Amino acid sequence: MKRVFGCIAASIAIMLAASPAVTADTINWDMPTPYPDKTFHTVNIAQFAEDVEEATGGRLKITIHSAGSLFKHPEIKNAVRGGQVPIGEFFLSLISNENAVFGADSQPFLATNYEEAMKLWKAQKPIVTALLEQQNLMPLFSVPWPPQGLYTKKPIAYAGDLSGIKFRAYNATLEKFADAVGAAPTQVEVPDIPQAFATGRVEAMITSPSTGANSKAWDFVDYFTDIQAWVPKNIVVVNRKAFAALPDEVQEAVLAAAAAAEERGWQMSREETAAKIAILEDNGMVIATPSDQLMAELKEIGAGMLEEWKEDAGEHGATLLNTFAN
Ligand code: PCA
Repeated sequence: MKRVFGCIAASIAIMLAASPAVTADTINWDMPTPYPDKTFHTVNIAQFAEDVEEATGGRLKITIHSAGSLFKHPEIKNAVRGGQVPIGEFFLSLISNENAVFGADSQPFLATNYEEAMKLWKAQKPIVTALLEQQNLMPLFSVPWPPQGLYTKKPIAYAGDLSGIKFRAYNATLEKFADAVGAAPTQVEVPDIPQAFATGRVEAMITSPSTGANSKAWDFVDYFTDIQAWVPKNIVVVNRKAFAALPDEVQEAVLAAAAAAEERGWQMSREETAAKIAILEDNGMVIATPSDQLMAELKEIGAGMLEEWKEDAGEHGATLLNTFAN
């Protein structure tokens, strides 16, 4: 009997050693994210969580709740702010209604490639950090989507071809853009895209090759027009109180894993662009180079929107654009 107990005790000891997640001082963090598991952002976050767990010897375990399963996308920021969850991811420009600076990366044709997007993030980051601090939030890392392109059923030669089309939007800026070309925008979250097209709620969209390929866009549209209109970002934020409550060495491990995640994420994003356009093409979609006329018309709309944005964004916006331009 004694030997049996000894044996059980020994195996429990081994189990504890092998799975640090069950020790008493493990901190468990739930992390809501908006996009499905195979999205490169989610893959990058899974790696971040793994890095944190490993670097802390299992003291901090982050469980990811993807695709809006724990909190719906529009609720994630406030859930972290209110401390319902300590950490979360969201689409940064989704909160541009709070301050226009959050929406800088979704301004049409302001920053359209990775170099410009990085410059814009550098200009945006100190302001975003200060604004989020007022909400008890701290950015950990931010990663861009590939440049945004146009998905339609028919070829689009000029902006007028979009007139009257039911258009999927993902933030207020895209809604304005769609309005400006005479389309009819409707907000649809990524996990709901296939259904929205299947039921005819929407007929066209602007998004990345990633989201198009992951949504199997070829099932409902035939043309991808590579307008490379902007390079919007996701951001991962942490509740400042939850972060401050971590032991120093765990805080350091989180910050180091976050820096690595930002660098890796930008690289993953760059690699996604060509890879996912190839998948669209392999599945029968026409990859179209936009006509000069279409680009000129869309850029003109973008220029008008930037003027409005400058007014909304005030001094912060002026500082941002000034840093971005230099
Ligand atoms: N995918 C997300 C945001 C931008 C992107 O490329 C979406 O379509 O909602």
